[in-house]
Amino acid sequence: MATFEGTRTAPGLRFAIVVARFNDFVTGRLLTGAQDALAAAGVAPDAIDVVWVPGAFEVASAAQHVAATRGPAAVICLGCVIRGGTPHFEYICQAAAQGVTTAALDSGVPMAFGILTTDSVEQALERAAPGPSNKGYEAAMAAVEMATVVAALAEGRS
Ligand code: INI
Repeated sequence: MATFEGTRTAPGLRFAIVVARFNDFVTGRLLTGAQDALAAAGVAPDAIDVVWVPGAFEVASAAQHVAATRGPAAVICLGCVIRGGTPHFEYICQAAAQGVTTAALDSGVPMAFGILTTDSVEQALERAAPGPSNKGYEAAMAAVEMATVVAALAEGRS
């Protein structure tokens, strides 16, 4: 039996973070959380590309482009959609989630979903507070684990 598992450190691997500018008072905090997680995982700052896009709807498209052009081991997708902030909340959330899923499967590059979909500003700020429960931090740690488990599979290293 072979068992494959990722790790919580990824020195030497490159990562990309795609972050939506819409609700940047929240997404800026998710970005800080993601950068903190990558630093904790031993990823060098110059091994991280940060790509800003207008809103959550555009995240998947940019994630697919950055995966194709910058050679990241994984992409961290960040955004914040607040119900009431948009009458088409469900459409944007659905497009973002489906888009990131498709981009990851089509590109073969793991993508972590750190796009908040909340009922209120308060809920969004709670999930973007500093520390390991920050959803940007969580998404970046998921990206590190996926990047390293994919590398282990590629190398047949269990
Ligand atoms: N984009 C978000 O990231 N969050 C939102 O809450 C939001 N609202 O409320 O509308 C939002 N809209 C913009 C959307 O993501 C696209 O940028 C826009 O539709 C242009 O394609």
